[in-house]
Amino acid sequence: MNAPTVVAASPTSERGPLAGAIFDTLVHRIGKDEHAARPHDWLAATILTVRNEIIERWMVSTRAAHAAGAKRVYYLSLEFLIGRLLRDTLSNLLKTDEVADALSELGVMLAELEEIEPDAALGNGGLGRLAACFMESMASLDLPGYGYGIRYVNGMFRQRIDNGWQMELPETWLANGNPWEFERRESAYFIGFGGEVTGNEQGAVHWHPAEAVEAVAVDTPMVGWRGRRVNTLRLWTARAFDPIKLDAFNAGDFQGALADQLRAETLTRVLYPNDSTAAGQELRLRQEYFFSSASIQDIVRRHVQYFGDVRTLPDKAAIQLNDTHPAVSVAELMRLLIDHHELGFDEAWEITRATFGYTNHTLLPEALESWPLPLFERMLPRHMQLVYAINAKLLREARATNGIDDRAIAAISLIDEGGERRVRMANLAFAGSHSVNGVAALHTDLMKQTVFADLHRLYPTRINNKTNGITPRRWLQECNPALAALIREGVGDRFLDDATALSELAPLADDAGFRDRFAAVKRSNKVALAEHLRAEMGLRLDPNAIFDVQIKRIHEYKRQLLNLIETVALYDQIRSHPDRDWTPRVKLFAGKAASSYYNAKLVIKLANDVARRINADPAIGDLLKVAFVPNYNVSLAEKMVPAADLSEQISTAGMEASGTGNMKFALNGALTIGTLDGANVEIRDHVGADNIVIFGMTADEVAAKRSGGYDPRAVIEGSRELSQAINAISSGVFSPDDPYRYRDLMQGLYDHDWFMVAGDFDAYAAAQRDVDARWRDRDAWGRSAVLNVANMGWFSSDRTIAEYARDIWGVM
Ligand code: GL9
Repeated sequence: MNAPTVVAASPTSERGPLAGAIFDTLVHRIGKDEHAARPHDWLAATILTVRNEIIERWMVSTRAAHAAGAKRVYYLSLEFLIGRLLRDTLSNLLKTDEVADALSELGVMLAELEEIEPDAALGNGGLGRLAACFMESMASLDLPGYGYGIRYVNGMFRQRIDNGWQMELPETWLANGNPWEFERRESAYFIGFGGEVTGNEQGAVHWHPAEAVEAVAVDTPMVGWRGRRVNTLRLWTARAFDPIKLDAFNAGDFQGALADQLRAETLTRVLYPNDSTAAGQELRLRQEYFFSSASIQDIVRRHVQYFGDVRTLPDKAAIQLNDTHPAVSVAELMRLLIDHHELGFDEAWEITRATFGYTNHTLLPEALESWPLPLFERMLPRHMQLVYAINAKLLREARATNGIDDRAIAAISLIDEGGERRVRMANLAFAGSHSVNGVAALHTDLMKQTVFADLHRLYPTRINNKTNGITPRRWLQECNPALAALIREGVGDRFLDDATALSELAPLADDAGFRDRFAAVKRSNKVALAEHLRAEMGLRLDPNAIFDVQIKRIHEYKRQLLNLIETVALYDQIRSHPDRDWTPRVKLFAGKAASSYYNAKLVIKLANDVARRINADPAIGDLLKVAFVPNYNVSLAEKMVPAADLSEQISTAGMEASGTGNMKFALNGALTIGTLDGANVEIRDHVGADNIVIFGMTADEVAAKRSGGYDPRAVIEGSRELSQAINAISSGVFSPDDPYRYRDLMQGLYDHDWFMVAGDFDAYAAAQRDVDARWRDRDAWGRSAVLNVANMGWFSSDRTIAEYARDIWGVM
């Protein structure tokens, strides 16, 4: 890592107050002078100085909510994919220039400090990033919102590409400490596991856990736009009550003496790197309960402290469950209300249901969490009793409802009785919430028709839609300052408060001068990305080519394979017809694969094999370049999104619940090539069908094909381009060192092709040639790009949060 360039620092006497404050922090908090300070010391001194500014506002926000007796929103999520915070915080405080100037007086470049801040990667992908956007929007809308999660010591793994293969390395985001956070030793809770439950004649129940850890709060301030409000992200860390057993230690048993502490630390050590798949491990259930219990205890404690009566909880607290990961919170709140606050079951159930809302983020069956009943009962015996009691009540209501037969009863039950008995967390979350929402219109419809069909019949008003959004501060203003400046020149800066004001740009789409400046911004972003990729991976990219980008988790349903096969087909075409007027393309891929997901890792290797061969082919030159960029994370997305011309959103229709990357690209002026899946449908409705390239089967067509005999072999054999590309990959053209590497992967397409890669191939290839044609009409392309930006304001997470606040939380 390069040290920030130290230009001659100005003498102390000429320093302004902010420079003085940063320098003072460096000396007195970090304990270094300007000669000894390393880049990270300057970063820490800067953050600590900025943090001082935030604390005042933070206290004001908290006091105001308290004084008003305001209802609070609690967002429970096992993932918060925050990324870096310095640029975001300074930008939201409108202090970027001031701090940059102060640092330059000290001979330090702000931009260089920003680049060495580690990403807080406490999430896997879209679900975790959504939680981070929601935190920013809640603060920006002046809502008293708390995020609750886990302070993982090792967040999302760091991806290294070794000879084309993904390697997972631990990410050490806390290696230099975390100057943003405050440990709150006084906010600590007892979290029990296992043991047994006893009852007395009066019906009072006692749970005697066999073991326990302490949950300690660590708070990070979340600053809203214009510093309007500062909310709290409270992450839990685990401690042993007895960190060292001295008698064991003195007897020479050093490991035994520290065993409890190690066991506690293990709880909050790692993020499960699963995307859209349930983790089966006991440790994962322990994490879920640990964080749910600590959060619910904290919420109830705060409520009783402020309002006195636990029965008014739903009037003063709305708890949102981000997926089923925190669903055990339903049983935990019941336990506290019944066992600690001595309410009756029915009253406790009313309160619980009125307090919780549940957001579903995926329909993939493999992602629906359920726990083996024996494991759940052993770890949480009291919660098991409560789940049975809730289930009895639920099934009584179901049996009293017309049209619910035994099959429907079995589907509604909290216990899956098919095979090994399991506790269904989605059903628990559904039953325990007054609102259950999907994350895009299509996804919400499919929830009603598929996984939740029977629960929906029982509670027909509970399911509602809240289409996802992204914060325009981070995903436009901060990641694309040149575009933000151009927009500001065109229509002022109201779009940062109300993103729908971007619509005022629409008339400028017909202004050739504006389009030119817009194109110049895009080009400068492409040059910057090309420069970054040259420095990082030695790539040489032509900024005049279409930058075609697919960056997201690697998953079969997202169909990176469709893109790669089409890339191979295009390569073939260019070689066969070098004389044609090809449109130069740069195909960029990035994303992580779950460590145990074999096919996803093989797709990464294929991307690298394809890239190596094509990039080295002199017959191709700059007409086609392919790259897999390692270690995709929020900070890399912030560099790639503004530089994209084409956004690949090509999941099998019906499988991507929403997507949020799709929104980021369109907001930054890329055109989308995509299926009618997730929020793509609504993006088309907003940007207009002429300004997006839609192809392929609809969700209904996919479902019909799957049930009505889909024959991929016939499809492949009927498409010359497709069969040639598959054969080339299958026969080792791209893997001469191991010709059979992709044989099974390709054979799978002939045999089952669950994700309909073959079924959509011809439509996708045709859509790509349509993209080429559009690109050649630069005016039309530029017009579409401007209209994308102009019409994406609705996808601001401010709009999403305002809908949650009004419809679910009752706080607006
Ligand atoms: C996801 C969906 O797959 C996305 O389509 C959706 O945009 C986000 C946010 O609602 O949620 N569900 C899910 O499990 N993941 C998503 O991205 N994956 C993870 O991030 C774990």
